[in-house]
Parts: sequence; structure tokens; C-alpha cells
Amino acid sequence: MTSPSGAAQPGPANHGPALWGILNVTPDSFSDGGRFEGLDAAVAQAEQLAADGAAVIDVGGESTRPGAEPVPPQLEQQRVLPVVGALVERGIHVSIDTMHASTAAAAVEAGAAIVNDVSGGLADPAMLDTVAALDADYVVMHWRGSSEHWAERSEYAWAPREVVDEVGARLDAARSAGIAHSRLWVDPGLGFAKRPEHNWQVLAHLAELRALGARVLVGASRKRFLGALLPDGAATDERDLLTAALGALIADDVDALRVHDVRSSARALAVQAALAVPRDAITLTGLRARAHHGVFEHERRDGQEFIIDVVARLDLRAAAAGDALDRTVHYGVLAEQVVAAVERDPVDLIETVAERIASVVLEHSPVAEVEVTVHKPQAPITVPFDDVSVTIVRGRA
Ligand code: PMM
Repeated sequence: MTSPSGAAQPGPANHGPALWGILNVTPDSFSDGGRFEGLDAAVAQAEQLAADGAAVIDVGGESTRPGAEPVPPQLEQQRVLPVVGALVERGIHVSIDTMHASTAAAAVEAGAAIVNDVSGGLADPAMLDTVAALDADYVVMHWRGSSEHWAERSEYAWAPREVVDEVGARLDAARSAGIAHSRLWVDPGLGFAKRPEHNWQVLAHLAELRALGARVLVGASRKRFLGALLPDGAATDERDLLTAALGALIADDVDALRVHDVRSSARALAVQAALAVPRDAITLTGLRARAHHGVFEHERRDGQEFIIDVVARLDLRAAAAGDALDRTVHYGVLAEQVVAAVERDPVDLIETVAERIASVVLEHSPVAEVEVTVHKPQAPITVPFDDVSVTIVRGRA
């Protein structure tokens, strides 16, 4: 999302996840190492990322790639603080990617709004208390130590469970230190002491991470487990297409994606948003109506009970955010309309009744898709039975 001044603002442009553009100001970062060392080059790159759709620029001064030399906080701050200051001056929303409490504090002092700590507070014992005293969000990533330990620490009985348990414990620690729950993000730490299969398993079970209640950030961009899907020798930036595709596939399960190439990910998210059916729903079950549908004369003459279930899929976020009835569908009105649609002139088939109900529900413009089930528990069936029903799903044309 961009403000009138062109500055990146927090929060997604539409309802999809926000994109965090990566700005590594390190000489040895694996994907863009050395290219953005100069302040002007770093600012230009950040502005491009923001123009491409980044809501946040994640500035890092210490590479976490295997074999990278640890960077003393002072050197890290020399690298990142001028960049953070320059971006904040331009109205850009900045995250600082650091494991050092002193760098976190200095960056927030310079205007950063988010502390992204890949160690989840484990690398620097002062981190949690420091962040608790700052006016900043805090990203808690799943971490099992620095890269020299990854080989022996990449064992999981079931990675999705262990990652959630371990990073959940770090969220607890962050809250105990006084960081407000509303300030917390959680990140599964793809590639950090995880083999490719662990990354994929975790990605397939993001709902469990989400159940921890913090906003979810995922950083898959250009990582080796994606590169493994490409032909040997493929350039690192060829991983951007895979990053974008993955982002679109997990878009419903995350609040933000940390990526190098914002442009390709933004376009993939646009496809996902155009295709997506909202998962929010208003559900009415067991609506009772009396009507004369059926092929038998006694059905037409005597009538019988029909029971209706309706699942109307619509995006309910705007209604919830504004507590606004006019952004949703009044379920009492909907229930009356559904019953009226059933009790109209008789037809032979409950299929036809279901179709009528679907049309009535889709007349409410916020509804994107509807599932209708019509039960006919007193249907003329000669063997003992509980119920017969038809279910149809219809979408907005
Ligand atoms: N990955 C890297 C660095 N920082 N921060 C978060 N929150 N999540 C990540 O997955 C993550 C991170 C390593 O990748 P890079 O060298 O491309 O920045």
C-alpha cells in the first residue's frame, strides 16, 4: 500500500498478505551480497521495492547464511542505521533484521517500527526486555542456534509440531518479558536447521502456526529448498518465480511474506486474490419451511417439511472492522428470504428448490459463493431412511 507521498505503509494493499521487501546491507548476503552497500544504492533499492508493492522494508546488516562471519553489533549498526534513518525520512515503514538488542534499540530510535529477530530472543539475552521497552512490533522466528549447529539440529520427529511448540515457547517468553501480544509476529524460520522436507511439511501445516495467535510472517524467498526444484546451475534470481508461486499458494495462511523480488510476488498475489473465494461465511442450518414440492399428487396436495442449510461465503473483514451491518448480510432477512423461496409455487425437484435458494442468496452483492442443501426428511421413499438431500454450490457469475 502506498500513501499519497509514495511511502510504503504497513498493512496489505488489498486483503492479501503484506509484502516485506528484503534489503540486506551486508557484503556477503547470499543473494544480493555487496550490491547495496552504498547508502544511495540501498535507498534506491528500497524505493523500488516500495514502488513494487512492499509495505515494509526489512533492513539487515548481518548475514545468516551458513558459514557467514558473525558481525559485531557496532559494525552492524554502522551498516544499517544510516539506511534505516534515510528510509524512515522518506516515510518508508522499516523492520530491522537483527539478533542484537543494542541494534534493535538503535534502529527503533532511528525510526524502525519492527524488530525482526531470527533467533526469537535466544541469541541475545537482553533482546526481549529491550524490545518490551520499545514502541515496536517483534518477529519471533523459530531458531535452533546459528548455522554451525544446523547439521546436528535438523532432526525432527514431525517438524510442524516441533516448530510450533518451540516457537510458541518463545512467544510465551516474549509475552512474559512484557511484549504485548498485539505486537508479536511468528515465523517458522524456513531453512534454519531445517532440511527441504521439513520446510515443505511446515508450509503445508501453517494453520497450526497461525493457531498460536500471533500474525504469521514467512520467509521462503530464494531459499535453497526452492532452488532444489530448478535445474542444476540455475541462477539464484530464477528462484523468484518459485517464491512468488509459493507465496500465492500460502497467501490465505500468512499475514506477510518476506521477499527479495517484490514485483513478482505482488503479481502472483494479485492472481491469488482474483481467484480466491472468501473462507469467511454466514451459515444458517436447519431452516424449516412447509411446501408442496414433489412429483407425487399427495405431496402436491398435502405438503411436507423441507429443511434448508445455507453457507454464504463472503469477506467479513470490513464488516467486523467497522462493526457495520451494511458491509455484510443480515442473517434474519436472509433466513426469511430463503424460507419464502421454498414456500413459493410447487415444483417437482428439490434440485430446483435449491437453485432458487442459491439465486436469492446471491442477490446479496457481498456474497461470492453459496452452498445450499435442501433436505426432504418425509420424502416418499419406501424403505426406512433418515433423510434425503441435495447440495449445490453456486458462485457469482
Ligand atoms: N531469513 C533470512 C533472514 N532473515 N527473517 C525472518 N523473519 N524470516 C526468515 O525466513 C529470514 C529472516 C535469511 O535469508 P536472507 O539472507 O535472504 O535475508
